[in-house]
Amino acid sequence: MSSLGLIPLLALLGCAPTPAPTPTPTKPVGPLTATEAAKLEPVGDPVDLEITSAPHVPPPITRDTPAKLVINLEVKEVQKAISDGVDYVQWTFGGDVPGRFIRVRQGDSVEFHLNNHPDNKMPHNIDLHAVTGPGGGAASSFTAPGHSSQFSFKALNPGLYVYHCATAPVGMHIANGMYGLILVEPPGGLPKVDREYYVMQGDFYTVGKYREKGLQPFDMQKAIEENATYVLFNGSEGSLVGDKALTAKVGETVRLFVGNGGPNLVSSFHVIGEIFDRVYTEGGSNFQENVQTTLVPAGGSAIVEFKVDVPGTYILVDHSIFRTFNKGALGMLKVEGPDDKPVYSGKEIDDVYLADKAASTAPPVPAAGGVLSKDDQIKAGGLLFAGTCSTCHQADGKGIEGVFPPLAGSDFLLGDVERAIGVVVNGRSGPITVNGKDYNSVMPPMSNLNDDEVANILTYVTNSFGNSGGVVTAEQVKKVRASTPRPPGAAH
Ligand code: HEC
Ligand SMILES: [Cu+2]
Repeated sequence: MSSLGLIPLLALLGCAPTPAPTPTPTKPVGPLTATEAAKLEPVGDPVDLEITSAPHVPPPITRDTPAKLVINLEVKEVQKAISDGVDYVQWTFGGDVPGRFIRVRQGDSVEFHLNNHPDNKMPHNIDLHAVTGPGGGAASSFTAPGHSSQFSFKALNPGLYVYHCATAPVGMHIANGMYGLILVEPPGGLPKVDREYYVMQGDFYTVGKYREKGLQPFDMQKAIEENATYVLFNGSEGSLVGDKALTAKVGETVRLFVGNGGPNLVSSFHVIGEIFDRVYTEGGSNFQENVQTTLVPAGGSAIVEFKVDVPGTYILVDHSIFRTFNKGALGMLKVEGPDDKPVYSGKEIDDVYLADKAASTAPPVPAAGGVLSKDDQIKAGGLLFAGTCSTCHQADGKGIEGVFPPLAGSDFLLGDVERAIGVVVNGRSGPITVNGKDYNSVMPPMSNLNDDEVANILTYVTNSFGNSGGVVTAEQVKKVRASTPRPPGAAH
């Protein structure tokens, strides 16, 4: 596979195997090493980069020098139809799922602004797999609603990369649609084609069954079990069907930038009636030829290219085929033009297929009897707090004014511990006053935590940040859980 990929690359570089003297290229063409790219300096004034919503991609880059690019990406939490009559609150990079397509050149310097719309309820950040650095930018881009973060990076490696939100609970942010693609073109670009499109798969988990009408909440338990209710291309069923189908003309070459946001499922990406002439597997630099179905990992990508020879409707599917017919993973490419009977002569039937626990230290182990001492509960709770609660309430428990209420010195928390258990287990929304300040937002149920974990976290919280309290027991949590109804979508 790599040798196949190297032939055109060597040709591009002017390294033909003949001993004839090769002319010195006037501009760099073909991929550079990351070390070479790191040395490039931007030429010219900063440029505001155009980013596009799917299925569109920005035009190929014609610059032959690296540039400084400014990207503004706005996070919006929006209610959208994911199927006919089925609404869902999607968390988006730019207003749609998948997020805006970003196209840069290897060696470009990017100044990235992540803007979290003031109407949003959740904090968000961004991890771009194209970024070399801690968290792919996540560590520098944590942004509360109504705030904006800036960080900069240089695009060192060419390829097609996924970006996604990495704010806890990470799985939930991705499941709600927080992913997109960034293409880093090698100098000289990709080979010229006639059409380029952006298709990204994702799995969705709703409380109601497939196509059950109404506004559907996220179902944490189904997500944990990887039991997807919907598997969708470009964020909704029918996003690439009918007059929204992709189009091409006979004789043209089509390139699809294919991504998979997951959060859980890998895609067996296939186009019914076509053979991929080339697949840049996993979005990397080398291509494989003559491929029927390509595997696109969760958090991964592929670039597929094919020439369309005969007219008709070609169906984009996940060939894990129940997902296509029973979960929504179906798109269309409509090709117009004259028949080519020798290539395909049958009768053409259109529409035939329309039918965080990231604890870095091991938690304390209970002594005989299965019960932790208060100190050990605080220790275990502290580890969990760091991966679960601190995203919003902050590591120092002071919260963020107007957005996330404080746990440090909180009269609400310390006044009634059983009520606080209820908040953690079942979530809370609507107006609340903490230490005389008003808040009105949403805390999702932390229903992925078991009784012991909730007890430990609350023991930690009520004995940290200057708070002093007693012990919260798993028995107390169990009682609250049993006496309050499980909110829709909460884990069991
Ligand atoms: C995604 C953000 C988010 C996460 C994560 C989160 N909370 Fe909250 N929390 C909130 C918001 C927002 C409110 C206020 C809700 C409202 O407006 O009704 C709140 C309210 C509370 C309250 C009651 C008000 C107060 O300040 O005393 C407690 C107690 C609390 N959270 C504890 C926790 C604990 C413990 C965890 C971790 C297990 C946690 N929260 C995780 C956002 C979050
Ligand atoms: Cu997010």
